[in-house]
Amino acid sequence: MKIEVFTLFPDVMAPYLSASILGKAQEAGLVEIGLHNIRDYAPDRHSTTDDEPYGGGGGMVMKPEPLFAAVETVLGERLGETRVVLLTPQGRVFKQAIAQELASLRRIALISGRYEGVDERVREHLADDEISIGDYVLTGGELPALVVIDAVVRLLPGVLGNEAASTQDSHSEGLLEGPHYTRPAEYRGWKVPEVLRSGDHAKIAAWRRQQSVRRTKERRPDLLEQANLSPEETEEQRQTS
Ligand code: JEK
Repeated sequence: MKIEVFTLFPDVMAPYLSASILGKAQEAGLVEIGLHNIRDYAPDRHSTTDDEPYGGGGGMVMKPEPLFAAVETVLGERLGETRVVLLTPQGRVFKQAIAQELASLRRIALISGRYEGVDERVREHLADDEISIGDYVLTGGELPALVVIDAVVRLLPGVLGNEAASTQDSHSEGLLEGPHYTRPAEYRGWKVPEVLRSGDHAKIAAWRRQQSVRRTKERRPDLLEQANLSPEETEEQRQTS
């Protein structure tokens, strides 16, 4: 997969992208991530990327010319084969299903804005898709782009050591995960649940599933509507409410 990122702060994004699993995925050739400074494509002598909003009001707006020039120059004839995603508070809210959708594509481009956002013509005539990572206000699209890249790249075949790990994620199942424990078996008097030390794998799987369903019911009842519960689970979930 190829990911092209357009930002005014490539230096802020680079260290995160070269660290850990994302760095290894690139070294292994499983994904190529290109970082492009929008400022390099500003046509004027001062490399201006923002300007005052028409109609007045506070703040500044990102000019369309540097953005179109950056995306069109870098993508060239591949523009038509690339999903161009604008990160914006007005986008569809990012979910695991969207990460899966993007992970299935050969090429994506991510546009990270700053200031009060981008000129509307960028949305209308350059972006194919608009994504928000959640209902809170950030100072720009860089963290959202990193969030999207992280969620997408770990889904690519070969990126996680365990090929199956990503499909077993609780979020793909539509449930929250239950508790995890590691050694020691007792810490400050707090014991690891006996069932996990029993060695009975069927019993452990059933316990974990039950913990997942209970925790989801308690913390994210909205998720439970979408989840695939067995009739027995639906019944116990109803009884304990
Ligand atoms: C991209 C610039 C900063 C800050 C105005 C908008 C309602 C008015 C833009 N989930 C997400 N949160 N924030 C972003 C995001 C923020 C960005 C840009 C993404 C480019 N900014 C900014 C304030 C406003 N307010 C909300 C009240 C606009 C994002 C994503 N993805």
